[in-house]
Amino acid sequence: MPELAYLSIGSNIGDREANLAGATTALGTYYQINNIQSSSYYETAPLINTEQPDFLNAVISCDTDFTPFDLLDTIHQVELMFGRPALRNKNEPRTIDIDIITHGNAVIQTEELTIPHPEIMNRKFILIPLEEIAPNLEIPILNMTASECLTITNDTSKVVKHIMEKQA
Ligand code: PH2
Ligand code: MG
Ligand code: MG
Repeated sequence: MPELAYLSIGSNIGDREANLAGATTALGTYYQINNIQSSSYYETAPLINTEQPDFLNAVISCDTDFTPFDLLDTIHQVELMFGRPALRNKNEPRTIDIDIITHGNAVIQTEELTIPHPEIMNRKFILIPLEEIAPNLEIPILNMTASECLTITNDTSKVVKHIMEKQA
């Protein structure tokens, strides 16, 4: 049975709209990933390393037959396709970053992969698009919805709906 997974995607170099849209389409070409839905795109202030360009962020949902670790491998393939070097420093600007937020009810805590994403509560750029497409999703471990997290998060950074530059 496929699992419902949520992914956070972000870009802050190059054509950010094209990077998010292209990476979303690329994920959909794997037969193990189906029914992709994307939130709106949001213009977001960079967290952690604040001396870098603003991000465009979104959350996408999909049904996936991939296990969490196989999904992670696939994500790395798609990141490479979109010009993200395999060897990279944390928190430097990137053409694309795709992170697994949740994968069904999976709880995984390893060096390589932590699910649910450990920073959900501290990141409005995850919570706001997640609330948009999954208002009733109970996040494992936190046992709260994105809306509930938003009432208690400490993150006060800018997250505003992005006005699309290009028409489809
Ligand atoms: N990703 C980070 C660190 N900071 N800030 C924003 N606004 N958007 C991101 O996607 C982001 C970030 C680490 O992956
Ligand atoms: Mg990330
Ligand atoms: Mg990442």
